[in-house]
Formats: sequence, structure tokens, C-alpha cells
Amino acid sequence: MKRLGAEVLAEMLGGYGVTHVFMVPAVVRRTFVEMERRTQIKRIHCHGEKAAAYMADGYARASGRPGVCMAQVIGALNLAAGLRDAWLARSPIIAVTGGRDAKTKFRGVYQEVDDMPAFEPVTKYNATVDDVARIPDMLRHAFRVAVTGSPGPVHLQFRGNEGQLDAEEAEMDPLVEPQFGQVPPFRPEPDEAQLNNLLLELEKAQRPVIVAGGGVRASRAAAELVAFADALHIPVATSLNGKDSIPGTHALSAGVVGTYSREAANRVVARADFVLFIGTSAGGMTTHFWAVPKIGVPAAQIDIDPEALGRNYPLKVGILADAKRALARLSTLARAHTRKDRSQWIAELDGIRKSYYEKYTPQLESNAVPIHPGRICSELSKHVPEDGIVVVDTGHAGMWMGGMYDLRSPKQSYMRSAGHLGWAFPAGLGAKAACPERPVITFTGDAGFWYHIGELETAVRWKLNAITLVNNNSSGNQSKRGFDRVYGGQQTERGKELWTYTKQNFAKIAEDIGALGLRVEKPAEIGPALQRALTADRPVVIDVVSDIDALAPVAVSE
Ligand SMILES: Cc1ncc(C[n+]2csc(CCOP(=O)(O)OP(=O)(O)O)c2C)c(N)n1
Repeated sequence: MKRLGAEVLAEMLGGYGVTHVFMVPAVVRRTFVEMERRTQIKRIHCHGEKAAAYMADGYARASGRPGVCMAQVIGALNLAAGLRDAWLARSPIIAVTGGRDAKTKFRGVYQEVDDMPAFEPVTKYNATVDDVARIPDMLRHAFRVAVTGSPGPVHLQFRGNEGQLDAEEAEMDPLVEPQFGQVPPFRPEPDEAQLNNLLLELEKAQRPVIVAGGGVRASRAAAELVAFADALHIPVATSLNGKDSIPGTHALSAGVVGTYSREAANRVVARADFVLFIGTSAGGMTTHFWAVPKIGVPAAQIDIDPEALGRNYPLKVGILADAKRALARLSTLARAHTRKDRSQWIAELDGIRKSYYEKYTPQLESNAVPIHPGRICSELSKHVPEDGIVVVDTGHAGMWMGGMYDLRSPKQSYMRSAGHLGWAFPAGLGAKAACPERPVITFTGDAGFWYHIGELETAVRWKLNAITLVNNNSSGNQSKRGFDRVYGGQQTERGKELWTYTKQNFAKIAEDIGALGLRVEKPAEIGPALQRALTADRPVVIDVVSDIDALAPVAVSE
């Protein structure tokens, strides 16, 4: 039977469990009609394609299911720009754009350029759908590629400036493979001999440490990670992307290691005589550019991507497997002698943790006005609910929260920008779309918030009731150090033109748009504002007036 492309596309997206698509029209217009007729999919009409991609990314990272975003041909590169963070963070996205038609290309069609090369560096699969009959097999492949192995974005360009291919008919069957509607679709089993080799190496080690990354969260292996660490008394540091693999309050948690990190974690990893990397590529951010640990330290690695194994640290043991399966099996195989006494090493960890908290108590408990960002982090550690999702921007936001915020419960989630300023606010809205029952609290600087502030209207319109806390110092003050340096020590007064803004009240702006706006000027008001925000039935912006001179601690290497 002949079917309309739009019907098949809408039904298939529904069949994969897609609940929201994020887009700027006009793209696959007819499909949006069929979505209304045939599915429950919400069509989130945004104010920009980059924000739409970030929302899809937040949706994907919060739910473990691919996020879907779309743009017509003229918005395609805006959308591609928004896939870069998902690419860096290994987040599964299906991006759909309109594009060239063989009948008219190279003739100066309105708005048209060749968009395909721009998607190449930020996708795992980048393909054109030229014939309507190809929608089913190519969409299935897009889902398959997005979620398998190390997940990531894919791009399908539909023929026609607005992807009008969807309004054509062909013999088609809208078959879906729901297995590929989530991460991970497979759980590859580890090689038993390699697991035993790893346990032997751990027995030899005096001061082993685990560095857990985003692969642990993608595999939903946090419980198995903590059980294994507990059983063998091994401290756990995480990458920024893996921060929610272990609560910060757990006795074996060292914190986030690397560049945007916690001093304690870098000290513990630098002291280790054996490092087990799990679900992390051990890239520059996680290792402070391969200074922590030093290359050459005896190491092992577990990863679902064979090319990640040994790429940055030569390995004693490399294990290709799903993290959850590998960790569960390691706990089973561990013998009494593997669980040797590590009280001396654990005492060292305790000491390092204690001196970290002592050193940073003045910031974490600061009563200063304007507010110190360290105090905001510790208030969030106290007030984020048991099942809260915390979404964090990059730059100082990533440094403050990566280092100073503590998750208290394994049910809490943490997601962070993989480098793009402005990612967190729309990503938080996408997370809220994916998990409407869970509180979502986004931490961003004011420079980060400005990027996509227009999406506040989207949040209000779609009742995406996320809470956005703006660390508002009227500047991008992470840049201060860098400009002092290039000015030869201290920048001139005019140097400030390069990183400061006018003072604004985001609570007022939020109120005007229909959100709840709360302005916080004293540290003691942060907790009550968060409590009030948690019971609001609309999106909330908490505008925290903070200290422009507060600079986040920089990473240590030993
Ligand atoms: C897309 C993008 N452009 C530029 C940067 C460089 N950058 C990192 S942090 C930062 C300023 C951050 O300002 P804000 O969000 O207000 O936080 P603050 O440093 O003031 O705490 C800039 C410009 C970036 N990370 N991403």
C-alpha cells in the first residue's frame, strides 16, 4: 500500500518513543500535521535552531533516549552548530533538515548552500534522504547509529528546502526497532580472562583509583560502580561528564578530576599507583591535559568503544564491554584477597577530602555581599531535591559546580556543557521535557544565560517548568585572568570592555515574559528562593547577584 512519507515519519518517531521534537519551522511541515493526527509528540517551536539542538541534547542526556531537532535549509548550520556539544558529550541526537533537490541544485535556489559538509565533524552518520521510499530504512539506521557504541548525533537531510519529500508517497512499511530508541541498546559482555587480569593488577596496587566518565552514566552503571568500589575499597574520581556516577557525599568519592575539577580529586589521582578508567576517553579536560595522572602510570580501561582503549594512557589491561556488565562481573569475580586491606590509602583519601573542605569552607559558607559563587554551590548541595536533575553551563559555571557542588543521592543527576557557553539553559528545558516529574535546576552565568534568553518564552508557552539559577556578576568574569595575562599582569580599566556587561535584573525580565522571577542579593535568601521555586507551577529564574571579583580555583597537578 502506498503511504505518505509524513505519515510514516510521524508514526516511526512515535514508535521509537519520541515524545518531543524541538525545531524552528518550516521543515517537514506535513509531518507535523501527521504528528498531531497520529501521535502524542509535542512539537516544541523554539526561537533558534541552536537552542532547539541544545534542548534535544538535554532531553537525550536526561532520558537516555535520542533527542530530535529540526530546521529548514536556511537554519541548517545553526542546527549543526548546536550539535557540537552533543558530539563532544557523546549524546544521541537525530537532526533533520531540509536540503537540496537534484532538479534545482546549483541554480541559486533561495536560501540554499551545501550544508552537508558542516554536519560532517559533529555527526556519526550524515546522509541525504533523496527518495521518499528511503525514509523507513534511513530513519532506522539513524536511530541505530545514534545509540550504539559511543552514542552521538546523526543528521538526515530531507530533499526539498523545507524537506517537502515528506509530502510524497511510496510503498513503505513504518517498521521500528524500539531497541534502538534508547542507550544502551546492547550490553556487550566483557572477556572473563581480562577481568581476572584486572583484578590481579588491583591486588598488586597499593593506591588504586577509579576515574569514571560519561560512559558510566550512559550505561546507567552507577550502582554497580559504587558497589565495586565499596567492595574493594577503591576511591572514585569522575570526569565532569561522569559526576553523577557517585554521590559527592560518599566516603570513597574524591570529586571531579581534571581541569574544571576539585583539588582533592586531582591530589588523589596524582597519588595513585594504579588508575582504572571506566567509560572515559581520558581526554584533556578529565586529565588536566594528561598531567593527572601522569602518562605511564599503570592503568586499565573499560570502554564500549574499542578505539578509546589505550588511546591516551598505555594500558596493562583493556576491556571492551558495557560498563554495567563489566562492573557487576568484577564484583562477582573479586575474591577475599582482592578485597585487601586498604585502610592506609583510605585514610589518606579522608585526609585529602578533609583538608579540601577546610580550605574551601570560607567560600562554601561565605556570607559576603555580593554573594560568593561557592556559597551558591553549597546551597544547591543542600537544597536540590533527592531526585533533582542539575544542568550546568561551561566556563566558571562548570568550574564552580564541578568542583564545589556535591550530589547527595544516587537518584540525583548531573549534566554539564561539554564546552559551549549558553548550552545549559535550553538543555535544562529539554531535560524538563524529558522528565517532567523531576525537578530540573540549571546553573548558568549571566553571559551563558544571555545566549538563549528568548527561550524563556518557549518555556512559558510549553510549561517547561525548569528552575534556572543565574550567577549574575554582570560579566563573563572567567575571562578576567586571561585578559590580565595578555595585558602583561593587570589589564587597563578599558580592558573591562572585553568581558563586562550592563547590570540587569533577570528576575524582572523573567516576570515580564510570564515566568516566576526571584531576585537574590543576600546569601541567606538562596535556600528560601530555591524552596519557593520548587513549588512554583511555571518556569522560574532565580537571579543571584554575585561577586564580579570571585575567581574559581584553578586545577592542581599534584
Ligand atoms: C560558544 C562559546 N564561546 C566562548 C566561550 C568562552 N567562554 C568561556 S566562559 C566565558 C564567560 C562566561 O561568563 P558567565 O557565563 O557570565 O560566567 P562567569 O565567568 O561570569 O561566572 C566565555 C566567553 C565558550 N566557552 N563557548
